[in-house]
Amino acid sequence: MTLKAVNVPDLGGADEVEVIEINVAVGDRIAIDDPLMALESDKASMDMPASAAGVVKAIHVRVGDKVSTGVHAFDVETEDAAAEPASATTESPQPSNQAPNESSANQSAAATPAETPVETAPQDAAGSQRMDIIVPDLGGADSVEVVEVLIASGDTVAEGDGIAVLEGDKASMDLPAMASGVIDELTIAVGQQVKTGDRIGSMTVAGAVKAVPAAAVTKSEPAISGAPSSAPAAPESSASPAEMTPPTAPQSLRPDDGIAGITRVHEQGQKRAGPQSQKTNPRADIYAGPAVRGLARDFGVELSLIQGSGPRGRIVKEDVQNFVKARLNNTSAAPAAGSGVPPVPEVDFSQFGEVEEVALNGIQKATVTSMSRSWLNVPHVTQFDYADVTELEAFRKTLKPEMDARKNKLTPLPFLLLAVARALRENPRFNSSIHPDGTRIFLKKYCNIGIAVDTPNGLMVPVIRDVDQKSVWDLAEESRELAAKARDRKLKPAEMQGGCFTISSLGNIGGEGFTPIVNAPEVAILGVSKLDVRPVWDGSSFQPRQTLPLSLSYDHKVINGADAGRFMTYLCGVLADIRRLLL
Ligand code: CAO
Repeated sequence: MTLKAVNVPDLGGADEVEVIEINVAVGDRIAIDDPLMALESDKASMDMPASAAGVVKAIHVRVGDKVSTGVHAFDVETEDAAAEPASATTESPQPSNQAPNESSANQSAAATPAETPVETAPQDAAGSQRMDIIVPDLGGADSVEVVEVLIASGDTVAEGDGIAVLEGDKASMDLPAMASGVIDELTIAVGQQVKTGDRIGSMTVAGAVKAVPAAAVTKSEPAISGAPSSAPAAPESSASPAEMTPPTAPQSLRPDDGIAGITRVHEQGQKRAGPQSQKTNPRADIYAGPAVRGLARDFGVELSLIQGSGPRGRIVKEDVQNFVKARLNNTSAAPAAGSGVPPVPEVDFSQFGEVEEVALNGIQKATVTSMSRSWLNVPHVTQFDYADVTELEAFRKTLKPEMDARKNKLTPLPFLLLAVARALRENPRFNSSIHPDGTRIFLKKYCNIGIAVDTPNGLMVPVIRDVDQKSVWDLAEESRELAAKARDRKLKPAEMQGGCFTISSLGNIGGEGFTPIVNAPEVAILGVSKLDVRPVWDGSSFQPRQTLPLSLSYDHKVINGADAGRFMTYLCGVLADIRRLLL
């Protein structure tokens, strides 16, 4: 075991850079090249990779610190000192006698796009000119991956607009357009490896343009490889400034700004306009280091949706993690961004009078989510009717002695459960769910019915299984037990899952009708209101009949009005004459 000091490597001329993110904690096991911290100069941000593998024992810098070349930043306990590369023990900020810039300049001189063709065709009559789009000097990296393609053929771009994002082992970089014009073709795809000098497309540059010499590309591009020996790039003298169409974005980091062992990931202070076509560049102004970009890609998260909390809006690891957590919990009442539903504006109610703020509990928050989801996803229609339950009520009364003997009370609910089970059997589309992609429905061969229960903590919906196979006595007992469990918060998750249909009964509370919200992915719900004596026309006179108001809400994607009419008519028929349950 050896304790090694890991120092800030050569900053290639920059006096001081700011620590804007620390990616490791004491005790973390790290591998060589793992990003230890993110540093930022006035022109660029970059990850500082680990030069030693082992366990982080101490961190000597904090976010906000200004550090310069050679500052002792971390102590890493390594297991085998001999196995570490020479640069691992960074006692000296300059690992070799040769300054990294010189070394890189030499190397780049041999492999720069100065020798890389940036083909330009002669100008046409209108002064337009075809220009090949060439991968610039990658500063020694063999090949890098295309991780994003930002534009398409036909897009109009301004000089400096991002064409693609390239990523090496340690850094990502934008490949900017070297001139303004129209993209004729792009021959790259995400995941493809490219290397210095590759032709990846062509563009037509509007108007008379000066030649865009290879050196212009070479000079302005940052290196993408992280090794000190491969820092950028061609010496300025290799370019012919007088001939250049100056590339906008890349100039923010010149070879002299090169940071050995670290590479630029994003220009600062230069707002990158998107291509001038209708398409917007979703990555405009995204500000994040390679490690964070990698994390976002692992999670499949679009960085443009994340608000950065780091300095100057930089997206840090925690922002990505918090974003993913929030999406997983999905506790927000607000619809997802981009759903097109304008949010209800937040109002400061205290300006109108006294207000008490009450936090919602978990059940209430879950209701917020599920109701919003159902309301936004299900095109609701509600059908109303009255069931004549005069005979049913008379029968129920005759059972009073038996209820007492069994210590089991029969309310209208268990009869409704059984009648609904029979109606579901007769109308199978009501016992279905639709696939989210809208291409198919699933017809369920089982019959589980949820009952909405009003509890002090909020609305809960326990599910009674196999309703069609149970007696009215069983259903009465089970619904009472489940309702009691719901009120005591003793329901298990499994007891609230697997429902096919829901009954929401407000009969014991009052009201003549309401429009219940479908409990998606179910496709229908029955609202039950207060049973009362109402005048019913029998063909020659009004008769006082016990009637039960019913409201059937359904998902019009799956169920048509005629289906609902049949369901309701059947249900009312069974409730009017429960002998039909035998049929
Ligand atoms: N019309 C008139 N009276 C009714 C009735 C109706 N439709 N339904 C039930 N009643 C009567 C019962 O017969 C009982 O009367 P007695 O005490 O005289 O015997 C009384 O109302 C109380 O019944 P209950 O509530 O104990 O039992 P239930 O089987 O009818 O209902 C349950 C059980 C769990 C559904 C109910 O207690 C409940 O929580 N309802 C609220 C559901 C809800 O909140 N829905 C809205 C969801 S969307 O916001």
